[in-house]
Amino acid sequence: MTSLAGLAQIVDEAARTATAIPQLTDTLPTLTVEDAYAIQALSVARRRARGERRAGYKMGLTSRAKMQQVGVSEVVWGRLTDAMRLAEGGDLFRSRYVHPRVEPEVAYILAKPLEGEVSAAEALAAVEAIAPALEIIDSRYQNFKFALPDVVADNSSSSGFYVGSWAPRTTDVSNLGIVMEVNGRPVQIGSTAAILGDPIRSLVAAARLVGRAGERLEPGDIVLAGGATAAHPLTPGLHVRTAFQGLGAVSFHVVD
Ligand code: 0L1
Ligand code: MG
Repeated sequence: MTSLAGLAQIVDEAARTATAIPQLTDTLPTLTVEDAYAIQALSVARRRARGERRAGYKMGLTSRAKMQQVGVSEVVWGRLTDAMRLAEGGDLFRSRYVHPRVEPEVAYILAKPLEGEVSAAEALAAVEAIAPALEIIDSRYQNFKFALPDVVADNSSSSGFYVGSWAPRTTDVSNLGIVMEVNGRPVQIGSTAAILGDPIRSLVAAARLVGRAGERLEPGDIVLAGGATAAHPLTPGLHVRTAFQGLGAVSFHVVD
């Protein structure tokens, strides 16, 4: 059987070269979710070896809309690096991705470490600030189709993120209206409440799940709480602007 390091190389190279690959589980149907998180860690270690720096974590599949869109019904997580952070209001180069999609999220930045089983109040006490965010997801698998171990190994489709203006951690983001517009036309309408009922629950889950992997959320880490709506496919020529009620807007252009 191909080693976990060999599989990490496959998913990392697919992301680096924007090349679609078959699902790992096509040839390895017994691959476990535990194996998949080990592959993810090894593939992100390859990025770090190329000079990328830790930026935090992303939570994925934290809303019903997202679970239904991809046919997987478990919360997943992935690792963020500084190279994934994109300049708000700038260009997204379509050619750097296999089949990118965008989804509205809430971002937390931490002032204190957070690990293991924590309450929502303890999680919020560790937060420095909260911001509207957009995540660019890009499954490296052909046709954006995968089973749970595939998507976890592929760093839970992490590929980019935009963060808007930071607001105080006391800002109530439990139920904010969201409108995602593409070229001025609304394509997704939702609420931050779709993220596990309240995005802070996603931060609680991040502390627990990341802790299980022997890591902890560190001061300065950004945590993306997960998509509040289904994700929208991106093609050159699109201008995406997403407004978060009372929290501001985040936008970017898609170019070749
Ligand atoms: O951020 C997400 O919710 C994505 C998790 C992986 C599934 C997908 O690529 O849509
Ligand atoms: Mg997401």
